[in-house]
Amino acid sequence: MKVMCSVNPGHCILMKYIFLLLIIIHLGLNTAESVWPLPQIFIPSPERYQLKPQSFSFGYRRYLDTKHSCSVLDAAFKRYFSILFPGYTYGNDTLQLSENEVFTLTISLDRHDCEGYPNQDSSERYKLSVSAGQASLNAETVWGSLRGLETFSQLVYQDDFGSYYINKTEIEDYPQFNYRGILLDTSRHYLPVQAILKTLDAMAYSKFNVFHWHLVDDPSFPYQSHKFPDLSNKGAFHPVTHIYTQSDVRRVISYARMRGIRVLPEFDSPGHTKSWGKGQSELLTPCYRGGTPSGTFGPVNPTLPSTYQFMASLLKEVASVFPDPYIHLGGDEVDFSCWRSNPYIRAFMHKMGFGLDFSKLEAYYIEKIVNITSVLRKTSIVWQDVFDYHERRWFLSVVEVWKQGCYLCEVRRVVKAGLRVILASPWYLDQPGPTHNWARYYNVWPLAFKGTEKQKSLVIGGEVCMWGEYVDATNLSPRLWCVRSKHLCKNKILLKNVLV
Ligand code: CP6
Repeated sequence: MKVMCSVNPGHCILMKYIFLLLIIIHLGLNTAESVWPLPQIFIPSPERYQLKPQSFSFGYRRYLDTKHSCSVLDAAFKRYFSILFPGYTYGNDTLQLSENEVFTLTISLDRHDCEGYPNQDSSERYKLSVSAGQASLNAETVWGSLRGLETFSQLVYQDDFGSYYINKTEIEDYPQFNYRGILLDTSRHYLPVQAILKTLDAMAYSKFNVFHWHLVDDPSFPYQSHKFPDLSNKGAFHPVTHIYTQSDVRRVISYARMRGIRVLPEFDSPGHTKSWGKGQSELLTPCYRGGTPSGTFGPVNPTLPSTYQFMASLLKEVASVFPDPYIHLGGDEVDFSCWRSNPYIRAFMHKMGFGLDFSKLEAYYIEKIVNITSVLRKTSIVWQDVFDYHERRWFLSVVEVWKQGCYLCEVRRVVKAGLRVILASPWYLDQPGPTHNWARYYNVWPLAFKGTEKQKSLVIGGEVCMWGEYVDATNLSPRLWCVRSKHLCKNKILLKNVLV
């Protein structure tokens, strides 16, 4: 610059402008890239303030008449303090300094709703304003304030000398969709509780809010039921080390709640239930070959009253263990060949007037299970197969679309029937192979179909299904958060130095 200026003063002014412009663009880009996903309204500024661990504090405006503290927020302050200032502990490393030295992030809530659980209708809206010496975070609910804290933590950065800074910023944010889920499959491979908790941490960093727990399936039944202990005693990969005890489950639910994440349990039936048969005799259909039982078993036997007594009892337990008002009932990929082979099942079909249409038998089963679930005051979610095969759809509530092909055509059919939809088809991260393309995942627009506003409002969100055939605790995190890819790959976990 100096050389240029001495040669040509006009050139010098021009260069100064270009230089300043570059700094502004650089700062702007830096801050814009730092928050992921990008807030709805985001106004960064080059003005910056230094933060010091010793003089940073969180506070919340309490209602004047309540002395309640908010346990969810108190725990979040501790977590985020260590995320903001790694190596420091909130409380231990804060000193009381004079007022012009402290930086306070003050939270205010419209509702003091710290006691309950987040749910499908919880507002996650927040407003964050950062200015000299202070920041204010306003939210309607405690769950919204958690999203705001996450955003705040992503705004803080260090310079080359290790000092912490945050720029003057105005943010208003709310999610486009209320249901932002991740499915973990703990049946194909057992996932240690620790791996689940780490996933919940990572979910909070990217503002996911539903942990869809595909607990059990054909290969293993790791859920330890207190009513039916034989299910995991005989159906888990190991009856002691590869199970989720009631206290494990409570730990997962409480850890998730602290992060504003719901836990949606799935007990998939009548298919995908081979492991159930080991601890619950007479539940599965005996398959026949040449007129005699072959010794193998198929889907749940929908013809026996004992099946429904068992399912009612199991679902009653599930309904009391998991606080979420929704239960996922599965209903996918039912193989009809075993039902077809069994003379008792065929006789039942005849008696019920189902002819040879085994999807009618599946409908009969699912309808009963959905009814059992609604008596328990829970809303059921099913995989799209249930919607596809059945004429009587009025008893359904939420359908999860998972098949490939024209999935938006399917979404359109479901909302036209007046049912709510969760879309999973475009985000199958579990499959190994070189086909992953993060840009493609990010560019999906679930509402890109012809429909009324009311129909579009029935699309409640999306879900990443991390099926477990090729996934265990050793590759879960890199596959979920950063698939081997030459392309852009946002990895919040790397950013937080937590999982690497
Ligand atoms: N397990 C269960 C699975 C799948 C489903 N249900 C599945 C299979 C193939 C694909 C995607 C998912 N592994 N229980 C279907 C919902 Cl491509």
